[in-house]
Amino acid sequence: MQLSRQQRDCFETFGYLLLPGLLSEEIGWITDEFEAVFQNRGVVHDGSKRSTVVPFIDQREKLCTLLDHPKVSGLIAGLLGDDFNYVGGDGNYYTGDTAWHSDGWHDVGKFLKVALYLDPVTSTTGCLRVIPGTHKVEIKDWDARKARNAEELWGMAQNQVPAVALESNPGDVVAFNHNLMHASFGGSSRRRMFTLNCSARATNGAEVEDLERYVASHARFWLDQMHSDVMRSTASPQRMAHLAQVMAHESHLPALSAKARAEAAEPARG
Ligand SMILES: O=C(O)CCC(=O)C(=O)O
Repeated sequence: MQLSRQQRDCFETFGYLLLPGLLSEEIGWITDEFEAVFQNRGVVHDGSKRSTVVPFIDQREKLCTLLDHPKVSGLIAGLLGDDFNYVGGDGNYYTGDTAWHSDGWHDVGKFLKVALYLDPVTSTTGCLRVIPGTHKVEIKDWDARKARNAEELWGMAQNQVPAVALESNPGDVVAFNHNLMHASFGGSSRRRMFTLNCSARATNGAEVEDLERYVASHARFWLDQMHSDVMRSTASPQRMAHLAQVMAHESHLPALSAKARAEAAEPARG
């Protein structure tokens, strides 16, 4: 797939894109594979808290092929360039609300999340809500980025903050800039969703440092490498082009993860 110039401009301006039905033909096997990951790992989701697997598509050879899929790689390449990096992602059974946040902050570098919700979700049943424009480095100090403190700042509940609700059905795909403020409200205790995280290829020292910081943040998941062995051993040269720069900049991760293992009772859930 190829994004239009308007879609790319829309992403740059507002920080997100919703692609209805992009993977509706594939959603059957994708959902079966999603369930298989949790089953194989013996995860029993009791609904009391979020269950997470990181990295996610890496757990199954077939799910890894999503990275090779022309619709997925075309979407990502359209937003980040053909030489984008794949930097992991999570698979989740969510429970309840997700408060306003962004997925870190990048003054340099460009990070993208591609998300698939595997159940129909609406504004009041756990779809992603976003505050358009909050990804922009030029307006980093805009108070909208403090939406988590909505009650104190504006006397409103977090779910009343002005935002766009990206209602979706299985097969729809949501893509957003990691800097973008996002949240979800009213979801069930078994809301299924998984993501692929990608970044634009780092082309200078500051961007490489940013990539290495992002890699380091994965110590909280107790990872020694960013991709699974399956992801790497089954990679075609085309896929490998999306893994190589990350592989060259992850040597600091094992020591950080060893420290995290010594300090925390379990890996982070998000
Ligand atoms: O669906 C949700 O609850 C929020 C998703 C989210 O915050 C994320 O993927 O970063």
